[in-house]
Amino acid sequence: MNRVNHYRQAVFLLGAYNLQQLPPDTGIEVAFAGRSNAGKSSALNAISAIKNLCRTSKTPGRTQQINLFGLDDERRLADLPGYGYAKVPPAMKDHWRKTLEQYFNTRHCLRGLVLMMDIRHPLTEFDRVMVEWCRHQQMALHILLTKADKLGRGQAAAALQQVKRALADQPQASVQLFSVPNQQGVEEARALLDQWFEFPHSPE
Ligand SMILES: Nc1nc2c(ncn2[C@@H]2O[C@H](COP(=O)(O)OP(=O)(O)OP(=O)(O)O)[C@@H](O)[C@H]2O)c(=O)[nH]1
Ligand SMILES: [Mg+2]
Repeated sequence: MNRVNHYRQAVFLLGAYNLQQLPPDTGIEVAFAGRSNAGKSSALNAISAIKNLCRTSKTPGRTQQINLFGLDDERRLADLPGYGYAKVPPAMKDHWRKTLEQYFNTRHCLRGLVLMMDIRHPLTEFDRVMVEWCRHQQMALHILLTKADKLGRGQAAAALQQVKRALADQPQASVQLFSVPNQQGVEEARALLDQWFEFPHSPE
């Protein structure tokens, strides 16, 4: 399977600190969320195949704004600030808790949520809040179990099954393995995003 990579068109639009700074609520937006250090920025770089689209870091909590990337006039990716990082000052945490809650509850163009979880510790408390919110809103959800290269095949398969079971009551939710160094799951993630963004099928 050799598809067109629509995400190669991604260009950085802006970094928003509050919702007023976001572009108009039109078209289709897909948000990337997850615990700080889960590998959001790395996943976006791998999916776009643009090496430095997003900054990646060994220091968690680096992305403290909503970074918007445009694919075309009506399609955008949103890299959300990571949650659960202890060293972020309480006032900042509070700001993002409120802002992201408002984003999820009011952003009409939000088509789906890609939730990144480190495969070694999936379904943290915050992850479960996001999964539950998607169930409640019937929002499309796709989970990337990142850093799959850190586990053996058997353990990775077991983690995948565990998360699949947690999503059993959610027909609009799915999960897959993902690894940047192994390029595992990159095509699978693009194929899912293509559906959400309603890109026409065009096998090469
Ligand atoms: N082995 C391995 N390491 C990875 C993978 N994906 C990300 N990493 C590493 O994990 C660390 C965090 O990755 P980032 O992509 O910066 O994580 P993030 O979720 O964007 O983090 P914040 O923006 O700080 O919240 C970096 O050191 C990456 O190199 C992967 O698939 N395999
Ligand atoms: Mg990041």
